[in-house]
Amino acid sequence: MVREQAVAESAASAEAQERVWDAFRRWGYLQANLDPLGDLEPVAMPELDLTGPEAEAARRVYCGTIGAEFMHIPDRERRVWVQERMEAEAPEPDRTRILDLLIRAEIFEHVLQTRYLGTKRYSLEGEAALLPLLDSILSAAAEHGATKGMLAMSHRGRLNVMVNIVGRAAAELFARFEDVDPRSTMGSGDVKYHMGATGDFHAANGGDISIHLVSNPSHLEAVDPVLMGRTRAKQVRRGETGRKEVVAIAMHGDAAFAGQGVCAETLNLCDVPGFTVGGSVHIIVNNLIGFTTVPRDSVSSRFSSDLAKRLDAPIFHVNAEDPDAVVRVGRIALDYRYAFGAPVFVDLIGYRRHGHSEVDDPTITQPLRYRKIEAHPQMWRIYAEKIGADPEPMVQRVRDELDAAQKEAQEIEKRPLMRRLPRYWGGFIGGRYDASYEVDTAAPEETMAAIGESLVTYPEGFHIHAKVKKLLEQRLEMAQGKRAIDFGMAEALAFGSLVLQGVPVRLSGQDSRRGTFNQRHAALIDTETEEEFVPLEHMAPDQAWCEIYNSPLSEAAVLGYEYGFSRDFPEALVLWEAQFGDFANGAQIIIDQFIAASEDKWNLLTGVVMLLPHGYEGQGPEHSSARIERFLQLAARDNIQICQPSTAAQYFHLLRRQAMRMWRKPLIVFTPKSMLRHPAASSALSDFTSRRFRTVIPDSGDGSATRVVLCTGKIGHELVAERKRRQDHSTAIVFVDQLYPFPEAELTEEINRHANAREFLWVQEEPGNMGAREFMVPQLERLAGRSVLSVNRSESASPSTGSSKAHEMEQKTLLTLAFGI
Ligand SMILES: Cc1ncc(C[n+]2csc(CCOP(=O)(O)OP(=O)(O)O)c2C)c(N)n1
Repeated sequence: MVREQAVAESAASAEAQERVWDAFRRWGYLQANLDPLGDLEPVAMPELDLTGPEAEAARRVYCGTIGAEFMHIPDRERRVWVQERMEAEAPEPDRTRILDLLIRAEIFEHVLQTRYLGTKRYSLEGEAALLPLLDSILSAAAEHGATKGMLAMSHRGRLNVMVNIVGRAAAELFARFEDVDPRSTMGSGDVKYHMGATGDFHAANGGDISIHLVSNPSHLEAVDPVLMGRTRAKQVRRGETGRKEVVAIAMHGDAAFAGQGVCAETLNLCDVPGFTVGGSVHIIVNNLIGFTTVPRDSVSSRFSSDLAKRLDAPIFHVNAEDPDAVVRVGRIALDYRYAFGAPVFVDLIGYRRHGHSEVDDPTITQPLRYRKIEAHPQMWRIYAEKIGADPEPMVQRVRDELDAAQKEAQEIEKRPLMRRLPRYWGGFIGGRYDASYEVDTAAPEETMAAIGESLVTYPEGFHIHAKVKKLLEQRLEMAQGKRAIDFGMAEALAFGSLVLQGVPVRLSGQDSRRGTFNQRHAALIDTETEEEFVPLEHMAPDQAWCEIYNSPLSEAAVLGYEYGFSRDFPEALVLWEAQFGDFANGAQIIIDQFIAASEDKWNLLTGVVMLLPHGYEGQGPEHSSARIERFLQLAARDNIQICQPSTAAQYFHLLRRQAMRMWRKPLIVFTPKSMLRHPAASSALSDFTSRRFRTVIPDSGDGSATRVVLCTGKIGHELVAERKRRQDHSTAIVFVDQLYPFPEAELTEEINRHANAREFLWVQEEPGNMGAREFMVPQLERLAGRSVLSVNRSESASPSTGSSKAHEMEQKTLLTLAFGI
């Protein structure tokens, strides 16, 4: 009886203890000591008003300088994992190494400050613990077998990280401050705190990890998806061990992480099959300020990291002024990444010693906080005192090293800094276009027939949807030359022929596997089991891989990701497809800051392809225009290619040309919607087995036309039909399938062929302030040596009318005007 009672009592007390621990595991982070300046006050939590030794023990673990947020994770195994690590004895850190890094972080900033007074460097002071944190993470990664760390970060502390973690020579950086060699090949077109950097990190266990810090624009957080795409590409290169070997580490500002939507879009990619990188490590370098804005005005919740709670990921808040705790958290974070192949977050809470940049006075907007900061000792001084070390010899050594680096910087122009591009970029070039880059893109008839056969072949017993079966039968006939080939088949033939040639293909976009317009059917779906079969993956045993993914409903992150992937897989054809071209403006930052400008700014190439459905079909303001005008405005010095293939065969050759040439340039393709299956835009098999991509499709007449209409895309086919209806024999219709680089020679030839014409016209469906008009007309006038009229919709604020009747009337008017009424 007594024994039973004792057992019951002890069970009850174990349960009570567990409840105490549970309360702290759940809520302890809200009362943790996280802010070195004490401005982040503990939250009153009645659940934690507990006393007794058990409560004290739990409080020590969960309300110290680490606040672990993990009880929102549904997976019990992950929760228990974090709990065990938190409740275990903290391992002894290498305090000398930590002190050395803290000193390096701050002295580096001091030297820049005194030497280059008045220049922006975005100091890391107040968050110096970022260096020991990265050191801990990368050292742990090395132990787990990582050989490559992919890092992304914005301005704050970037120069510091470049030198002290990435391992770039300080002299190199000083040279940029001194502007010793303005033509330095580090990339001549950007400010120094946006430059990428490659180097080697020396891990605590003696191993080396090669590090790449991704080049990024000022647009905060836009680099996040690029980092993930690049990481994935490097992982795919390494095959099965890729996820172990390559680890992504993204650093974020607290204001930016909370505010920029691309963060949410990027996090949402983390566990999606076509996009996962096996867990990324995220660090919020949280100085509790964004420029002049305090957290109250920039975050709707207590922590800027709250966005991360949407994932099954732990968030470790840590007080930056307890470097031992910071280092411990780094280790736990990395171990978690490797244990679960899942993302993990560290919220490093410190402060910002100076203004937003060093030329900005923060006492105007935060006088009280900055009075505190001014009186607050540097992190290395606090740490040295805490561990009883004399920091002076280390400080002197670091100063001496930096002094020597400054001297060396003066010499640097004599040995130019070469950017180390990975070997796989060896066969590709950028720069200006040259006709000698063109290659033969035709495929022999037998190959086409064989590809066609594989495309319509699926396993025995596979239950195929009746509509898809019909489509496959038609495709077989197309490949056999019995039926004109439409755009969907042309694309499949391009992909199929490329993978057979050893060129991998990766395409992603919303609903891209089936195709928004039911045109692709890359994956066949068993009607009984929903099992999927992708014929393009089963072409031949030695083929290259072909991956076609439905992406999350995002533009910015997914396009950024594919741009990133293309950066590290130049030999693959990498494509992103917008659901409708209109939606690509959701990714405008990626287009402007990366795709159009990365060669100019950073000397970094990409062959990424954007497929943008475009065309006026009465579907309203948001399903008509991929904004041709915007891409044309971005075009300069052959930085991008802008094409609108008017036939299926043109599309086939365009895609193959993009993959097969050594010239690596982004390709913007305006793809059809209603023209996808239109007989006028379909092509004969012979157009695939001969010919190349033609930038201009000349009129089929003999040059005697009196009116020459130049156009691009769908309207051209409508003009041809209208000409036929009118039995008009005096109008030539010329398709411009490549708008940029401007096909000067081809257009000159066609214009000269019609030297006797009375009139030259540019005709487009888009309103006058949109489309290619403003780009084309002046150039055509230059070539024709006379004025060129244009026919277009009236100028308009929105791309198109919402009324399909109005659309039809407008379209009719365009055709009427094009034929001179
Ligand atoms: C998309 C975007 N909007 C605005 C800016 C201008 N800007 C540069 S830094 C900054 C503050 C960033 O604060 P935070 O993310 O907390 O990083 P911190 O500078 O404090 O390290 C702002 C608003 C920018 N660079 N990018």
